[in-house]
Amino acid sequence: MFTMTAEPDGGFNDDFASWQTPNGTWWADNTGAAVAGDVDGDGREDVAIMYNYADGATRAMTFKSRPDGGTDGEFRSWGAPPGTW
Ligand SMILES: [Ca+2]
Repeated sequence: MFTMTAEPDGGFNDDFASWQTPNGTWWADNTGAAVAGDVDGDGREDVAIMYNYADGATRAMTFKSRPDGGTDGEFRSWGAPPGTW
């Protein structure tokens, strides 16, 4: 995941890698659209993504934002066992 923090004039700073996984552990085709919102109420936008596993399980991943615009990684915020979602 790459982050571009905003400038007061509406522009963006250069992007930086705010999260990554080892090769072969995350598949874009299994990922739903990322949505932004302040899920923890700290005033900074966070990112949530739905992920579908090969066994049929589904999980929501929340990436809570840090003050520097990065993230400490995914928080598994919701899940459904195979065949239930
Ligand atoms: Ca937040």
